Amino acid sequence: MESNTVVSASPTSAAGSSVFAHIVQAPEDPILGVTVAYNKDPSPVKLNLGVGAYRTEEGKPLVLNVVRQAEQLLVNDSSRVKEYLPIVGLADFNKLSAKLILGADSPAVQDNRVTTVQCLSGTGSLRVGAEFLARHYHERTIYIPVPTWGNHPKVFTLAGLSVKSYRYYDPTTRGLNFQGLLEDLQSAPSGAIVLLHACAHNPTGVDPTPQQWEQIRQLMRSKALLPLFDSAYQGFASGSLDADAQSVRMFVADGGECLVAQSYAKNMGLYGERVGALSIVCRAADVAGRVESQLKLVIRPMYSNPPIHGASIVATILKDRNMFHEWTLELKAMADRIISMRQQLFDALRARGTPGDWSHIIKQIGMFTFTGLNSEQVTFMRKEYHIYMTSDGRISMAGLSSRTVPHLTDAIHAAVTKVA
Ligand code: KET
Repeated sequence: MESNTVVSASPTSAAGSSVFAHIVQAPEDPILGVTVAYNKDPSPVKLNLGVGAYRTEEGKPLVLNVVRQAEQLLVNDSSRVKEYLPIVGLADFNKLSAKLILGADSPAVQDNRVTTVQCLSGTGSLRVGAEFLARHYHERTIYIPVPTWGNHPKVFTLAGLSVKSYRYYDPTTRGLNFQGLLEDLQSAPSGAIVLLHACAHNPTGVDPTPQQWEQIRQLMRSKALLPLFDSAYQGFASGSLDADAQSVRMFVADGGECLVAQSYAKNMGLYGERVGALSIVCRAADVAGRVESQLKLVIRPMYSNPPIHGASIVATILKDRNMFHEWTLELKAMADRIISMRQQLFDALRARGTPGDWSHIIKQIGMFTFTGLNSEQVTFMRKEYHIYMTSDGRISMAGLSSRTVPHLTDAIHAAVTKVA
């Protein structure tokens, strides 16, 4: 055929109308779309409190010193190559990640009954875990708290699970609806999967107490409900990696099975490196081995194998005693700055005489404050004050600084006094 042969107009030729012409514009993501809108705003006073990403007092993204150090070591090591990782990722990273969440002396790790695979951050770990469950687990229903991270229902539905909910937050008390939670889990079908936020529940900032966790554990074990932990904020809630892992460790200590999706986005500030891990804690080592063989079949056609750089940073830090220690200090500093932002915002609203009880700002845990502002008030604050947050009234405390507290206080004051 001649290269300049005239092709008659057809749907895929330049002359035809697009085969995609019918496609409708999709809405922006409810969380990541907030950043898109923020970026378009030319105002010099604009403030992004939407996405959960840590900022310094100067409002800048932070790369941890220990991460820079690890990257330097990696770059200087000329023996390092860019070969493909195995389907399950970097072996050291996987082992160290399991120890980080389950504890260095975890019997489950020592008995080799945990399989851990490196995945694309927390989201990817949840997706791989959910795909595995949809394929191999007998009960395809997953219960998620109300409210929860907005991506949860989408990830689980697309993986092939059927999503149901359990009561979690009580807007009147701005606390845990513990009775509702227990009732809903009690009436879930035996064997159902239950999504639990390991700590620093997103968006509410409300976590069960250790005693409540123990009751949840007993109920779930008695009904054979399968826990799937989402651990996106280990160390970010209390400042202690071990304290923030207690909920997970409680469920592993009883010898039962569970899944854990870990993210290093927030606690190591590795957001864009997409580094995380999925661990499946099994009853016995032979089961864990077979589970891992099936996880490989889930991963291979999805993205083949995970990227090497982020996992190498994490492994470098976790395996070196001094770097690990430095990481814990930097992590604690981030957690402390967020806690101090809570206090400053609370004090400022009180000093301002803003109507309402704002004590939930200092009671809530983790990166977010679930303010109780409604979507009209959120819209008002965006329009009049150029302050960006998710429409459910969640603000990322990590995006706030001493310098911007007064502006946010003015905006909240105006919103609650002018917009019903
Ligand atoms: N789980 C929870 C509870 C969570 O808040 C996030 C991210 C993730 C998992 C996934 O994070 P990853 O980057 O895949 O490791 N939450 C923030 C960012 C986002 O929505 O993607 C947020 O809520 O702002």
